[in-house]
Amino acid sequence: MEAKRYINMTTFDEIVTLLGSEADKPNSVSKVTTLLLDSGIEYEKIKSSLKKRTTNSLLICLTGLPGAGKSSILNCLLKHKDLINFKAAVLAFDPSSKKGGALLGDRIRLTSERPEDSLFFRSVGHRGSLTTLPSNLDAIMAALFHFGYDIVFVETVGLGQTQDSLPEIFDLIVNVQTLTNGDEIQFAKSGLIETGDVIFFNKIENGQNLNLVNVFKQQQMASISDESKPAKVLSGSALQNQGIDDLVSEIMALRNRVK
Ligand SMILES: Nc1nc2c(ncn2[C@@H]2O[C@H](COP(=O)(O)OP(=O)(O)OP(=O)(O)O)[C@@H](O)[C@H]2O)c(=O)[nH]1
Ligand SMILES: [Mg+2]
Repeated sequence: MEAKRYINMTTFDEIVTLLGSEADKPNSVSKVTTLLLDSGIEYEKIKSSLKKRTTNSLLICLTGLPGAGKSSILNCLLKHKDLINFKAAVLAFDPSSKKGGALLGDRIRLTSERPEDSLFFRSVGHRGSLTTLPSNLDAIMAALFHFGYDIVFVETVGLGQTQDSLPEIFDLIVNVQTLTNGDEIQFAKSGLIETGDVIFFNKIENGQNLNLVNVFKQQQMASISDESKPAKVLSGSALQNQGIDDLVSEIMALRNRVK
């Protein structure tokens, strides 16, 4: 009878069973993530099987221009002394074709000093749409928190991403951008000013192009309306591990807040 029931298990039953089993956690996390991504089963359906998120847990989105350095920044964050003791999960939406360079997963494996079971990493192909995240992202996130991850990062593909297309579930949205000469005239029309809680200008090695960051800040101040809160503007270099402390400070400031 039991065996028959198992064979006939629906995806939903399988997810609920895995959520209930503490044994072999990394395997269960991985399976539940896959099943949720493939089935699109919604949060409301699995809600009663989930442990409540702790108030200290964090959900962070890294978005921004393709190639701006989202994965590189994430790699720096995962190794940062203030975050290394958190159990971290990463869901990275990667375009299926990469023009050279390693995927974040490879990079983490190569460089991470984290203990093995303190990181869950999943790279997700874009599945037809370059810009949209799965409609059941909240269910996937809740499942990761259920399995005891303290901090979950989502890296979006970033093409044409605007604040409007990002779900409201994130505690912090970090918009990663780069600057080249001539960009200053583009800022106001690009929609960049409105996207994200933090705008991180990456690839600013040793302060070069800081003048452009200041131009951006001035334009931001000039265009912001009274009600809206301007994004915090940071700059640095993932390559040189510069400015990462400032970003970690923004993340840490969110801890212990009342949900
Ligand atoms: N000079 C410089 N190069 C960087 C920096 N951060 C990342 N890069 C390089 O920029 C390229 C893209 O970096 P990624 O971290 O893969 O960027 P991404 O935004 O995750 O890219 P996609 O996921 O493909 O959109 C790589 O060749 C990195 O080595 C930086 O701070 N300075
Ligand atoms: Mg990336």
